[in-house]
Amino acid sequence: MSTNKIAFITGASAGIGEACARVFAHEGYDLLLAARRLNRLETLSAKLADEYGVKTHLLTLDVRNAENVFSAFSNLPGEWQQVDVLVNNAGLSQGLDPIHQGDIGDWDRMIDTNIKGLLYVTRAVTPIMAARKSGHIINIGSIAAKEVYPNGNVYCATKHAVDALTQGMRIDLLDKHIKVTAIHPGMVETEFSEVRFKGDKDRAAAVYQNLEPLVADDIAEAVWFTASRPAHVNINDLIIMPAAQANATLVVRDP
Ligand code: NDP
Ligand code: 8X3
Repeated sequence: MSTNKIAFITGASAGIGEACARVFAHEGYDLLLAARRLNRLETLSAKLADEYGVKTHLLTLDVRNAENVFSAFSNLPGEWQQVDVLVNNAGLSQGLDPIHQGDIGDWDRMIDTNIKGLLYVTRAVTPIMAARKSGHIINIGSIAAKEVYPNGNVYCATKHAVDALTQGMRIDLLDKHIKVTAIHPGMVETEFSEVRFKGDKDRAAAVYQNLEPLVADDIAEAVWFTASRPAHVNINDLIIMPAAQANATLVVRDP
């Protein structure tokens, strides 16, 4: 049953974002879904509308493009701008190289997506939340926001920035009654590693070999948990790891 609330989820065409869309639809939220691959969003939205009877609005959005973000949001019908929950999920890692061999294009893509993209979307959405004195921003960070691991250099820096921005948002938006949460996953089996290794499926599969990683639904459930707390409760920060992963670099693999 519809709650008449709206969740805006970036990066909803795959992985954690897609799982979040499913969870919020199950809870009766109407969905504003954004990603670059519109065909995937269309398939997902048809399924969710059919299964849960929620309304969806799709945005073909490259979060790296400020003009794209601001015009897409400001051209939305007024009712779709009244976002209750923003899940800043769109993000990626590219490459895993030591700093002296890093690819500048990879660095730009990570910085532009994970930091600047998250900022642009937040800047577009928050004025209306602030005017309504209500809303919840949930940023998807990473264990890479808390630790730095070999060759993770720039990806870790972008996620450390997400951690800092989450804290800054929480301070600046406090008197606007906007909650701000960060969720920091360890290894989640999605398309993440395939994207990091630029389509090398074998290298991506090796990341999860002989251990049980998290799945996207594990994170989506945590996102929903934070979004569904009573009005007086905010979850500031959650780190969620597979039981087989102790920290960013230490995992146990059972043959
Ligand atoms: P996926 O690769 O499965 O999904 C990434 C999503 O981000 C896709 O929907 C993709 O959509 C979207 N996206 C990427 N770049 C852009 C862009 N420029 N503009 C708009 N959308 C974009 O990865 P995950 O689901 O695993 O990743 C989601 C988030 O979780 C990321 O922020 C990632 O850093 C974080 N994370 C992931 C972990 C993991 O182990 N998987 C662990 C910790 C954090 P499209 O390509 O259609 O634009
Ligand atoms: C993704 C998790 O450990 O590969 O954010 O950086 S990790």
